[in-house]
Amino acid sequence: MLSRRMFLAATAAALSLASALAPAHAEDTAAFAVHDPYARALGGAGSSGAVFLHLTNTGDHDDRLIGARTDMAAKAELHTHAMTADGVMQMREIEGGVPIAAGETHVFQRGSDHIMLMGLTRALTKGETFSVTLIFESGAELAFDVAVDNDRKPEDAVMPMQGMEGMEGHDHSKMGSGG
Ligand SMILES: [Cu+2]
Repeated sequence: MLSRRMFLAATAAALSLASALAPAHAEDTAAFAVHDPYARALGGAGSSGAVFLHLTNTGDHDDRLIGARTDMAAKAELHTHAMTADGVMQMREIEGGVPIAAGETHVFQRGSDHIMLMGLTRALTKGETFSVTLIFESGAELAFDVAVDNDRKPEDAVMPMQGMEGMEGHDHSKMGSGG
């Protein structure tokens, strides 16, 4: 009798779980979460800006960020920084988009990947917010509000290259005696 009750309870739990999950699969919204988004503008109208964020795939399917759009710029592109043969860091468009596996977080940050805003429709002043829509390979889209913070320091930035910049950031304890 006890085991039968347990079986029924387990069955009921499974059924309620299944019904709870069903609507999520039917929706066409992206199963992604945005954390700590902010934007910087490099000048006034017509100039460029960039959006930074942490993007987490909260769903159970791998997906790929393939683009973005906003009313605040003529064009939005997925960009990254890469070292040229001459040793100069340059921005370039990310070809093929950014794959983000289920459960994974991709960080768009200073000196690394970012959403480039080209041809700002007007100057972006600190404190104002505007909407950005992310476009995924699955066809899903995700709109979020991003706040302008031109003064934000890149203290969290992790350079994509190994080397001195990265070492400095993690070795404060030895800086005092080194001269
Ligand atoms: Cu860029």
